[in-house]
Order: sequence, then C-alpha cells, then structure tokens
Amino acid sequence: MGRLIVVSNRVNPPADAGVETAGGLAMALAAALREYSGTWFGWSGETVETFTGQISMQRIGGVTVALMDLEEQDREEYYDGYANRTLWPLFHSRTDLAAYERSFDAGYQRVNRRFAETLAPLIGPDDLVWIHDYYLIPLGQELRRLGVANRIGFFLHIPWPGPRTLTTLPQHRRLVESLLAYDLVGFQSNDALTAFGEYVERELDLKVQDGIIAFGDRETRAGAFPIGIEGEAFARLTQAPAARAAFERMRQSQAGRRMIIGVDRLDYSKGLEERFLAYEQMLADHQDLAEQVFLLQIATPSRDAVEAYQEIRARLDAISGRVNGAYATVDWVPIRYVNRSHRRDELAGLYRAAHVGLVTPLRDGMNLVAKEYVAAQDPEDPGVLVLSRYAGAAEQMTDALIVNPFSREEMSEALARALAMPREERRKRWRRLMDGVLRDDVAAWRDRFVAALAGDLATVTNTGGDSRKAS
Ligand code: ADQ
Repeated sequence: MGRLIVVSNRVNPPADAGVETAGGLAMALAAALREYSGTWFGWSGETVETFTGQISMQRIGGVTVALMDLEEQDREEYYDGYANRTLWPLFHSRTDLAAYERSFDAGYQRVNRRFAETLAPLIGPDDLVWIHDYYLIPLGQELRRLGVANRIGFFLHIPWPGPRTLTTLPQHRRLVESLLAYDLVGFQSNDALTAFGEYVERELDLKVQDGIIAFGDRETRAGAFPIGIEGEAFARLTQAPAARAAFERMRQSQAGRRMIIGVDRLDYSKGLEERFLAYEQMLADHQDLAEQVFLLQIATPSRDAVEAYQEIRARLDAISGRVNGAYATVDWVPIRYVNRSHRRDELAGLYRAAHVGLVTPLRDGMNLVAKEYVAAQDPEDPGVLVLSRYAGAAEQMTDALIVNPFSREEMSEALARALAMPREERRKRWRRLMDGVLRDDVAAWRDRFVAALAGDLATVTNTGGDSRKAS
C-alpha cells in the first residue's frame, strides 16, 4: 500500500504530542498519517480575493499538511451555505431550518471541484484517499472525473436522514449518486447505514447486497464504523495537574451537592433547550432535590455567522435565566451555564467531578462527549451516563440510562433515577460501558476503516457495535 491521504474541510493535526488540548480524532488521524507517511489536505480557513489553487505545505507535529485558500464567496456559499445551512440541518432532520438556495448548491459543487483539482496532482498511484464528512460528499466523484483510479473512501461523521427527509433536498439524487463513486462509504451507526440502504433501494432502484451496491461499472461498499475516543489516554488525563485542579475546584464549589454535567458545541441538534426544560421539570417534580443538585452546562458557541445559532443562543439565555430566577436561593444557582471553551485536561476533571453526564442530542452522528464522560469516571465511584436514544453512541452504550430527549417527563425521571442510583449498580453499568469505550476506541475505528478501504472485506461486516439490548 502507498501513502494515506486524509482530506477534510479543516485540517487540525495536534501541534505537539500531548492530548491536553487536541481532540481524539485529530490525534488518531495524525498517528495514522505518521505511520503511512501520508498527507492531510484541506482548506486553510483563510480566504483570498481570487482562488489560485496554490498549496502551502507544512510539517505540523510530524504530519505533512497541505492547505489551500478559498474565496470569500466560497466561504459564504459552500461553508456557511450548503454545508452548514443546508446539509447540517437536513441530515439532523431539521428540514424546517434547511435552506435550499441555488447559489449554495453551485458554491458547494465549485468548491468540491476546487478541492479535486488541487488535490489530484498530490495523489500517487498506490495511495489510499480517505475523505471526511458532509462538506466533501461529491469530492470522490470529482476526483474520478479527473481520472483518479485509486481506492477512495468516505466517512460521514453526522447522521444519515431517513429517505423521505432526504428527498426534500432538490439535489438529493445527484448527491447520493456521487457517493457511489467511492469504493467505501462509512457511517457512524447501523441506523444511518440502514437509512442509506433504504434510500438507495427506494429512490435509485438499486440493490444493496451484503453491503455492496453496484452502480454503472463500479461497486461501492457501505458499512457502519462507529468512531471512538482515545479511551485509555482520556482516562489518564484525569490525573494531569490541570484535571486534578479542575476536579478539586469543582468539588469545593459543589458544597456537597450533586452535579449534572452537559458539554456541547452550542448547536440546535444537541437538544439543549429540551435539556434545560427537562431539568426544570425535575426540580418541579422532585422538590426534595432543591438545593441538592445543580446542572453545569458548558456550551461553546460555534458557527456564529449562521442565524439559527444566534437564535438558539438567545433562547438558552432566556430559559436558564428564567429557571434560575424561579428557583435560585442566596447560595444555590440551579443552572450554571458557561459559554467558554475548555482545555481537554480541565474537561476531564470536570467530567470526573460530575455525578451524572447528561448527553441528550435530538440527533447526533455519534457523540464523543458520552464516551469521554465514561472514560473520565472514578472506577470505584463512577457517575451515571444519561444518553439520548438518537445519538449514534446509543447503539453501543446500552448500559447508559437511555432516554427520549423529546420527552421532558422521561428525562426528568431518568435524572432522578441517576441521582439516586446505588453505587453497586453504577459500578456494574460503568464497567460494561468502559470496556466498550476501551475496545472500540479511535485507533480501532481508524484501523478498521483503513483496512476495509485497502480491501480487507472482513472488516466491513463486523460493525464493532454492541448488540446487547438496553436494560
Ligand atoms: P460534534 O458535533 O462536534 O462532532 P461530539 O462528538 O460531541 O460532537 O464532539 C465534540 C468534541 O468537542 C468532544 O471531544 C468534546 O470534548 C469537545 N467539546 C465540546 N464542547 C467543548 C467545550 N466547551 N470545550 C472544550 N471542548 C469541547 C461531530 C458529530 C458527532 C461525532 C463527531 C466525531 O456531530 O456526532 O461524534 O463529529 O465523528
């Protein structure tokens, strides 16, 4: 096999070898790139007046990085537009928020062509090409048009919508057909894989046989490859000085109260409003819990340029203000709502200090926070994970308390149950969850995908998921 070429919209290899600040995905991809002496290609995040297709090559943390600039119009139509105002809401089943504008579609096609034209000369004859996420769905097909015959794989980090939802997109057929230019298409969950198969059979009238779809003169293999975290490294991180300091500070400020934690990008898919309202319901239903518990919600603003994000921010400010206004006492604030970003070691300490991890997206490809929360727990006295059934992670993490994030009552009851759960049950559930987090870690995910892309077919059929039923 030749080199591995990873392509994503933004490129972020960790600058140093530590996991204190870098995310697990960046670390895992960087490690693979070092092993295969590969290249990571993508947009620099910068814009220039006129697109040049010039590549700036750099070495960051032992990884070769190739970056290109885009035009301002590209940012507007491709990044803010088609990717984040059309595909993101649509794939998270929010057709009410999805904008179908012709200029966005044109910008998306144009930028994917620009990626292809700039990338193609970098690809050697035996290289494997691995393309990431919804920004770049048509890139494989654009590369094929330029004569690239290498094995090319695509991994979707976000959910795949049901066929009826997807058909609201004017270009649905073209988009899905472009996926059939890949040798391998990977999804986070069996749920996403099934929805993709349903679309292909229903709308394209093609057969999916043993995960293979024949279209024209090509065969595309589709599989579920649930992503993981660096489980062991994250557990170790709880012992780092900044993690311990965050843990101690939190425990002191808790004053014996139990803490529920939520950590999310500030995004409407994460179910934050519903979460605040369910917590409010719990305070109303369980008055004995007043002053005994608080919710720490860390939500970092992202994509502020998009209007829907400004709206959700305003709504969350209003709900947290209302709940705190109604319930707070002179020395108790029921919701601590924090908008800043945290280092990973600090986060590890905060997770460990929390008695409940509340991860309740309305829709999520996987959700790594659920896995990080589990990895950060004290094995002797672990907290309880409350997890939405609509996170991809719920397929694997069946020992969490699985909830419907649209039901306030159900979430309120699950929270009360989690807060009261005896240590023995917490330990049993945590042990099984942690075994899964360690086994299906990010290196296992990456190696399964790369092996499948290189042609090892056995790795496609075993999804690595846990088939045990929820308890
Ligand atoms: P995201 O939607 O970003 O990822 P998630 O999987 O939860 O969602 O990953 C978020 C990451 O950012 C976690 O590592 C978390 O620790 C970190 N993070 C979040 N808020 C933070 C904060 N305030 N400070 C510091 N760090 C913070 C997309 C898909 C997911 C999929 C991942 C990976 O939407 O479904 O799991 O990609 O494939």
